[in-house]
Amino acid sequence: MSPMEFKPYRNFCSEEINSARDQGLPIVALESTLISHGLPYPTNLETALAAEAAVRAAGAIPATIGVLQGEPVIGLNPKQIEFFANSKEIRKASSRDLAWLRVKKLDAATTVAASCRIAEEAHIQFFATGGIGGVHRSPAPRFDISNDLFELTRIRTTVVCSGAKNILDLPNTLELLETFGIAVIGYRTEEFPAFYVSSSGLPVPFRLDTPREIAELSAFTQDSILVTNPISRDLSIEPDDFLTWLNRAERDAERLNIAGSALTPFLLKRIAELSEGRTLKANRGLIVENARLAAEIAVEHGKLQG
Ligand code: PSU
Ligand code: MN
Repeated sequence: MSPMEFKPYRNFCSEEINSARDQGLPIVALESTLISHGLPYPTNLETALAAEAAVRAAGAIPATIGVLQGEPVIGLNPKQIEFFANSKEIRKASSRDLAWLRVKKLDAATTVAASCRIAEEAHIQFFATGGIGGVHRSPAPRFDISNDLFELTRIRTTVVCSGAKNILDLPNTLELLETFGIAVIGYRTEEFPAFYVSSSGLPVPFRLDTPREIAELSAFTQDSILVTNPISRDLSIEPDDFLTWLNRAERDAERLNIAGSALTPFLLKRIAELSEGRTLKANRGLIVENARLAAEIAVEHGKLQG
């Protein structure tokens, strides 16, 4: 095959994922940026494996996604996941980076946007993460809106998350989701979850209480939907504590002039330090819970298809 040919995404799926696709089994895609840039080693490895285990326990097949030597891998094996968890200096790739990475044959962890794009090419419709990117708060060093929001308008994926990361401007993130026509579903809640904090006080447009209803909704639309699942009460961080840490982390980011794709990883890391690990525990917990819910929805969706 000529190296310039557009390789069908099937070639990038692991054997397990290709055989699951052939059998029509429910599959849940997971991303690798949270492994390489969202959590420190070894919590990141343990979290990634626990998320996969939660998907399996709910009756679906996990497909963790990343880029190795320029090629997307859909269904990383545990050794490859360990590489993403352990390697320093690995790139963080958004959707626009994917072709460039192919040209340069480089490794990269993929964000929600890039992972969903790859999953969509492989016809995987269900996806889980911790919190999607959104509109950054000002004064971030500069105007910054995550590619995650825009990418959702180009594909058709059901993304399960705990809202947007509360390092962000949540009211404006919700406004932009409305502008982009993305239905935001509160899972068993009427309020938009705020990542480490179970609620933001902001209303979500739609509430659904069962994986079955969410599966029906995703069967009834041609658009991406954002399913927001609040962190469990016992792991939720007090909003006042969180704001104190966030304000300090933002001041540090400004002082160090950290911007662009480095901003989200920097803030998460700094807040983990300031909270003495409490936000790490929360982040791990919500990622696993979201993986489980995405699997439950994928299983119900499979039943609807007959
Ligand atoms: N969820 C987490 N931790 C993370 C992320 C999500 O619990 O680190 C990552 C996702 O990969 C998401 C990215 O796409 O943060 C957003 O980065 P940015 O704001 O630069 O678009
Ligand atoms: Mn950004």
